[in-house]
Amino acid sequence: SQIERTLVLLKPDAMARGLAGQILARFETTALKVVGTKMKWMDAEFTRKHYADLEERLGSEVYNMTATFMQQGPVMALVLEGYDAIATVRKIVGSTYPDQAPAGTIRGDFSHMSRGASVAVGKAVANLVHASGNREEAAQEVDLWFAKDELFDYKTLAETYNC
Ligand code: YYY
Repeated sequence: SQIERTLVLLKPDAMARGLAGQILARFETTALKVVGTKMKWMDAEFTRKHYADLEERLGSEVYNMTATFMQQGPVMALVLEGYDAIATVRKIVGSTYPDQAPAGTIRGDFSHMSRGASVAVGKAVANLVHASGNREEAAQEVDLWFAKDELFDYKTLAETYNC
């Protein structure tokens, strides 16, 4: 177990639905510390950088749907820090498809109406949150989204009192 930083995006559907506070609360409850945050309206070029391997991994159809979806409105980017932050955040977020994400996860609880949205209907899965998949991705994504002076070191009460 080791302290890591990971990138989270509250996608345009999360912002449009006013879920930022509730989603952020779940991360805070799980002892993840916000060390950076900003809003951004992604453009085509930045989306390409963020999802650099998605087209290769899942094909151009999925890439194009996802890119269109991500540019529908602004996103809130977060860098979260904590013990095993990368895996912990993925666990709290739940699996890619909302109908496969267990109740209690962000996607499982809040994105049921996206159940039918898939390649079949030509739309990206509106699954509310992006979270870095592994250590390499986390390092790349934090670096892409945040300058060094936009990330902050401070102690939470839990760290101060070891509780
Ligand atoms: O890491 P995660 O977001 O859970 O899934 P990825 O496989 O990286 O896919 C990124 C993004 O693409 C996913 O969150 C929704 C969209 N997507 C889709 O709309 N339909 C698919 N069949 C696969 C992915």
